[in-house]
Amino acid sequence: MAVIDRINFLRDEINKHNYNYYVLDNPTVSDFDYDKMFAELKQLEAENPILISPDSPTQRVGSVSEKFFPYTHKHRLYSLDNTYSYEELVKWYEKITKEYGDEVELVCELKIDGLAISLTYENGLFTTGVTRGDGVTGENITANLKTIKAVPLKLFEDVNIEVRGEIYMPKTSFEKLNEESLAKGEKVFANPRNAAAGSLRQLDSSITAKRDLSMFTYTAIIEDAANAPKTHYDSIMYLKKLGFRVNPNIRLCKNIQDAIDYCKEWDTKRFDLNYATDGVVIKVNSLAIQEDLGFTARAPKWATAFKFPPEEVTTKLLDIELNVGKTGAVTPVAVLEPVHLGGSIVQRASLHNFDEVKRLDIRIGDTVLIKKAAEIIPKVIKVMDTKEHNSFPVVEPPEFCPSCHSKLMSIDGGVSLYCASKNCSQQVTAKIEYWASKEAMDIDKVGPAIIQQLYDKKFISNAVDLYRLSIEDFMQLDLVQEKSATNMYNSIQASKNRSLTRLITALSIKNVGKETADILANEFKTIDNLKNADMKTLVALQGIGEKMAGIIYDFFHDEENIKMIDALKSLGVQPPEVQGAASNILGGKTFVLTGTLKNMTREEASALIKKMGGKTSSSVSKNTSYVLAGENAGSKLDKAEKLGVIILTEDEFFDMIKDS
Ligand code: 0OX
Repeated sequence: MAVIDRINFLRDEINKHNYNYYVLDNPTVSDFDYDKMFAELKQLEAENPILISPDSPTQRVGSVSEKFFPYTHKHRLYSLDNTYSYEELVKWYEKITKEYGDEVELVCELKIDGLAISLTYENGLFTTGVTRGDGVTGENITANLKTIKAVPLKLFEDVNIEVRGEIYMPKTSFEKLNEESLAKGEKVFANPRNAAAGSLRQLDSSITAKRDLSMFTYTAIIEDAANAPKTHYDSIMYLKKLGFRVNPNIRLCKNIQDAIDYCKEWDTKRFDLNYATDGVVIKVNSLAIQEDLGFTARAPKWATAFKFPPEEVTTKLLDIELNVGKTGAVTPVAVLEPVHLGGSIVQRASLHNFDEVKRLDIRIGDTVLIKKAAEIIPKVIKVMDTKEHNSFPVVEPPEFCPSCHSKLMSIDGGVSLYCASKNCSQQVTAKIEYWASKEAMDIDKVGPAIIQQLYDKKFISNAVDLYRLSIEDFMQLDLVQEKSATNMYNSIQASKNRSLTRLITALSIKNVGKETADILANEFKTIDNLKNADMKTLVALQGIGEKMAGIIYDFFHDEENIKMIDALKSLGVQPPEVQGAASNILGGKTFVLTGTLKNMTREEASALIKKMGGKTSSSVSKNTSYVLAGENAGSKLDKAEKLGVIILTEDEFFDMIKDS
């Protein structure tokens, strides 16, 4: 047998076994035999490099790239409208049946909680794989996608096709990966989706290759219209025929009631699956009706998602830990017996303050109901009625700081407890952590664990000290080599010229978040002007009440704070002076930004609005002039619609300011 024939035979065999294992979930060969064939193929290709072809199963191994390149999608990837209510589903369906007859066939698919990608095949060969990005432009991650065995390198037919699907990590693989990371002292992923995202975003695709990722496909864009399927269901069957993995639980429904039954069925059955689903996608089956219905600015009118209600579980309260925050606020945190909730393992839940502890009458040993809704940190909803409850001691608010043991103060009408000590170590490290955080000075290479070490080893006792550190200092930390020490040092140096808004935010002045910092930065332009501001000027600022003005004034008249600001300046922490508004075209207008913008980040949009004399706010109210909505805009958009606030697309916004 000629070498080429043997190579082709081995490729076909390996491809067949890969397909059976990774697409059909039905292994047809022992690991030993598979490995033997793979090794032989690799050897033959190494001896005859001219015979290597890009669709060979050996070509799934890694390569290293410098960065991911942007890729403009040939066809936009739209978002999906979604709802938690069956009533809304019926309304959506009725709008369609009004136009297309009493019963319009639907297809129900589980909504896989992974990462949307687009794959292009030319003459049946995989050429390009791209992330969703903002739907218009994504990143070319072909090399990483090639390592995923459920992504076919060669289809069963030589077609030109674009396919969309979802990359995910099976739940069991996610747990295994986290166990291994934990054992190595590395960071763990919060849920399978993050693990899949982290694995796909590797510049070294040999790392992606080691992660167990899979894919379900759900959209086919076929160039050759003559042979194209006429329904969505048939296009899924066609994808299957081409060799793609499609979800086996897809169902053709004759009307919305069938679809609702499907949603109800899977609301409980989903927990038996080895992949995370967060809802059901319901699509009109007829592709002709789909085309006729078309799209809104962000989503198809022919599809909608029913989101499963947030999960609730019960677990045991093991302890109540006290957390000292950056402003000295002492908050209770529930330490729980670990439970699975919403795709991740939960061990902690927020209890907000001691009023909440009293309201819930939560006691150590209690069985509690916890819920994960929109927020990432789960909440304790209630204490379950158990006969043991009364035998557990009532939890009293602490009198002393758990970190420095100084007497706690009760302010804000007694709801919050504060540690007033300036030397409280938990408070100081929380302040430094916040200083370095993404929200403030964005020192991305110096995270909480490094800060704790620097503090424990007495290299730093406040945020200013970060700017006094040398590369050698970092090298004295556990497991820190020269390269990462240099990165840490450089990331601190790079923070010296962050914006004045960031610097004011980083100071952790009580109640002064990013929005207030922004008002102050735009008004005073430099930290010195702010430092010298009198009460009258502060109170006169829109958005800053008397109480807040007092807090700001006191902060900048505290001797230690003055010293700190001077020290920062002498160490080179110097934000560029804020420029005045270039035009006042948006004077008196308040904008709320939501969703992902195409042409700029939200921060850039915010800066632009301010430059034009406008203001930004984080929440929609009747005082909002406009909501600037990008892709995947969520609840803010709904609220704006309810309040009748004008919603602008990015293009409309640019039109509005183009003359200035
Ligand atoms: C999923 C999923 C996502 C078609 C038009 C907008 C969304 N996560 O499982 N998206 C879609 O469909 C597109 N289907 C799915 N099954």
